[in-house]
Amino acid sequence: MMHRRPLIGITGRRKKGRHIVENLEVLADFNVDLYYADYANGVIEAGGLPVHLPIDADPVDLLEHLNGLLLPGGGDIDPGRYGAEVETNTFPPEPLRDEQELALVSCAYELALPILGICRGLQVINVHAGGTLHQDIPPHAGFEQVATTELHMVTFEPGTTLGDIYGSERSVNSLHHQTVDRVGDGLRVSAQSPEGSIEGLEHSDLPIIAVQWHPEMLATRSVDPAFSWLVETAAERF
Ligand SMILES: [Mn+2]
Repeated sequence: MMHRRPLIGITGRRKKGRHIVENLEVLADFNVDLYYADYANGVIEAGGLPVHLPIDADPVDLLEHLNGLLLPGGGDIDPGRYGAEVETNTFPPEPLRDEQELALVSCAYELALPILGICRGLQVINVHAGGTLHQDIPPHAGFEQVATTELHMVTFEPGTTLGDIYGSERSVNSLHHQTVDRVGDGLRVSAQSPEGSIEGLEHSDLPIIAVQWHPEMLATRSVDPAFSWLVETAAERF
């Protein structure tokens, strides 16, 4: 029986006051950290307590107080992080966020804390492990459609954690224009789209899973097994 709710850290993005519609002009140059609420709601519905992580706080300090980590969607990781030149400028770079999230993953590895990566989060986990990305794959970038639109199927690899929790296949939304190219050290592919794009990764030894689609946006969020896996695995940390 769960006596306390596991604390799940969730990262955000750095903006300025001017990026908030109808904000006071006098606040235009102040920093604002933004967090899409659906990730936190997924954690709450699975029985966890979400904690939005300030981008300026020390990652090691933060993780020592947490039971798990959720890396959400967002813009592109600086290709320099995986030794490549910039080939696309779809999203503005987020160097502070790259720095924070890669440091959090390093710390979570050391503590063997559970991590759920979603979209950009999957890519951060792969790049942290020494993997690389394809920088622009338009068929997966359903940016002009309703975010819940299920664009393609994914097939899960039997015997993996994602296969165990999701079953053999499901249809998913697709709001990413980058995909995994070379898989990082210690990671294995656990879900793929029909044409062979990598849609799920997990670590072979550590409690780390990641999906390329957005379960937090789907109508099935409250029963999505990825959020349950994260909260239940984090609860084992007590
Ligand atoms: Mn996709």
